[in-house]
Amino acid sequence: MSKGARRWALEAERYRRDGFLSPVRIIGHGEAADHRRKLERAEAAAGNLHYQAKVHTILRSPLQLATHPRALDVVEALLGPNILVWNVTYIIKEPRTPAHVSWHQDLTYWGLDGEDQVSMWLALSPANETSGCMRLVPGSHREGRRGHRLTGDEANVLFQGQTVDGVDESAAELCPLQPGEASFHHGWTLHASLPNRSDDRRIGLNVQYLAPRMRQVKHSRDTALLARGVDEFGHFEHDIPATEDLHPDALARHRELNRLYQETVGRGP
Ligand SMILES: O=C(O)CCC(=O)C(=O)O
Repeated sequence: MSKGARRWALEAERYRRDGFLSPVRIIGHGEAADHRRKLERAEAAAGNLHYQAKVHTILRSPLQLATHPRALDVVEALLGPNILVWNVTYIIKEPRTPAHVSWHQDLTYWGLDGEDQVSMWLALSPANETSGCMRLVPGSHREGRRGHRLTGDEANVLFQGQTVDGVDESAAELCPLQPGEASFHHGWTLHASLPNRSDDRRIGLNVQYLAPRMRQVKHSRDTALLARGVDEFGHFEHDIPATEDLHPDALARHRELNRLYQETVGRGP
């Protein structure tokens, strides 16, 4: 284990107990504001980027954040030295809109065959009770898979509106984050978020990390980027990281990647 990752050993214990870790500062306020400006410049040029898959293949800012050494140190302490970035996506709730995320577990619909996975949610604007930060149920990752109902709710950010009924919300913890802070959660941890009632955009960058032994079983094709260590398994085709912003070749590849992702995650249980 690297020296950077060894510093997170105590927090890793807490993660194994609770199924999440928060808040973890990854970058400073000024840097977070700079990354937000870069996102908003890209939106002005390319249109809506909310919930587009694999944005690290078309933009350098999300690539830098997803592969930030501090983020990878935390992930290494949780997953081990070999780390794939599977997906990077902005989750944006516009001010005073009904967009929300229902109670769900990530690993129920990603088509991955194991649980060597962790998600980082990095705030690029204040995420708090008013703006609809995440709520998570501590320890729920240890209770395994829960039944999900597909709702088709238009205001639900999740493609299929998948929802776990009967969650004891009194057990949930609110997970407020300042810009530049992140939470890390396990794919079986029950989580949700309410609408943004603030006057600012609530912007998160969601990065999904895997250990290379994981395998996609819901689709014959899937891709990932090796971020640290080695991939001795070769279960994923290789994503090409962005070397400039919105290059036409990268955008053409990205359309296909986004289609593949939606075919995998956007359908079936
Ligand atoms: O952005 C949100 O409010 C929810 C995020 C989420 O469901 C996730 O990161 O898995």
